[in-house]
Amino acid sequence: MVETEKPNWRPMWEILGIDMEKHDMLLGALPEIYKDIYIDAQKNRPEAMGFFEFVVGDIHGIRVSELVKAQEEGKKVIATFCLYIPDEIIFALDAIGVGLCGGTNFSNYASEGLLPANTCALIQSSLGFGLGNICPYYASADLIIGETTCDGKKKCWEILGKHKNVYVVETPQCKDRPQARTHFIDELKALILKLEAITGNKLTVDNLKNAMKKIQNKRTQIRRVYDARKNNPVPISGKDALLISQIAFYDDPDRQIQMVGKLADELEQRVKDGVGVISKGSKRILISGTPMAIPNWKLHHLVESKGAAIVAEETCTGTRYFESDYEIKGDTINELIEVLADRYMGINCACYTPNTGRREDILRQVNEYKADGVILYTLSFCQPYDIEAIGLEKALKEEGIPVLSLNTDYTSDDEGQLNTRIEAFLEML
Ligand code: BJ8
Repeated sequence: MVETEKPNWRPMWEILGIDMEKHDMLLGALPEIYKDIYIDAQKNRPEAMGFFEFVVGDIHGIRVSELVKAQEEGKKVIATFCLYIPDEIIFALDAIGVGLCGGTNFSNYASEGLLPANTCALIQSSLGFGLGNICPYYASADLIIGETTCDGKKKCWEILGKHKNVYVVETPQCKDRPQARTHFIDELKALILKLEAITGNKLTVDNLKNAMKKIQNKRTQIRRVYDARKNNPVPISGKDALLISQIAFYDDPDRQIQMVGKLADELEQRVKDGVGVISKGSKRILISGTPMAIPNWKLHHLVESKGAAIVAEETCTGTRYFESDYEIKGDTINELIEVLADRYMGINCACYTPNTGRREDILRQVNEYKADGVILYTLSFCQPYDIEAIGLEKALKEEGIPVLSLNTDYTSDDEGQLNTRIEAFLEML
């Protein structure tokens, strides 16, 4: 992690009501984990990663101070948990959207006793961060937007809503039906009314089109990074690519356009020069499954420390974030909302039924990224992804694509077993 002189953020955290003792423990552990996984274990990283390293090194500092400053100027901070909540609407209303995360079991103490033990690690962690006052992003949010995707999250919002200002968007379940589209459009319109009331701003065709252009541009830059990963040798590690996706959820979109764009320029040059992070013949792996919230770098580290490269992630912290695109057309808000609804309903999340598009996405990506094999990654107790993994494993095998299905959580308890299975999988590729 880049060590630079950081301002003293403690007064800001104290004003936000952060539990300083727990927070010190959390931030105390992160640099060492990062150093082991990112610095000591990697070589020949792109120079442009320096910026992302700086951001993660000050994870609760500069960005939070920007949010606080914006709030002093009258802006609102709107936090989200799911790709189905359109950032475009939030930014169009001159609010700031922040994707909240829960990628470590450090916060679980605060959600203990409120959730059954067989709840997925992401929900346990997220609720813990929300209730434990250890995350300044949660603390600075004026509104937290949940959604009705999986059952665990639905129930989590009820608990969180007793302590925070939570609004739930009712995302449909059978998204291929015309009435589901109508319902989602109505839900987006209800969200707009909610956000207009909170921000005091009005959605217009102009501000929505501008926000759509900005968020589309942000996705384009991430797509460029992923496109570079299709090359052999791969110019960036999976770990570094994952980090930029994770940061993209909470950093300023304009800065992301600039800095991810700079990284993409460097990667495109590396491709021209034949520069890679690992040798040309190394095994190329596609990961598919549940999202990996910061600082969940576990699987990437295990795989890449064995000499293989992760070349893409069919996850919400990967291709699902940027693949579905739109043309910004329409002269009314209603038309633009329809464009947004169609774009978001094109995301293939396992919470929907049926969800055949995900299988097609994986098969297409195996070809596009020239993957030698697929690892299906499921967070323990995530039923939608766990159930889909069984069918996907079969489908991939039928296509002659090597596949390994892994079920894990945020602890290191199963690392020995995972190492053995990953090693055996890589050897047989
Ligand atoms: S669009 S993947 S971000 S819902 S891992 S909490 S599904 S039990 S996160 Fe998701 Fe939106 Fe879908 Fe993406 Fe539930 Fe599974 Fe836990 Fe999950």
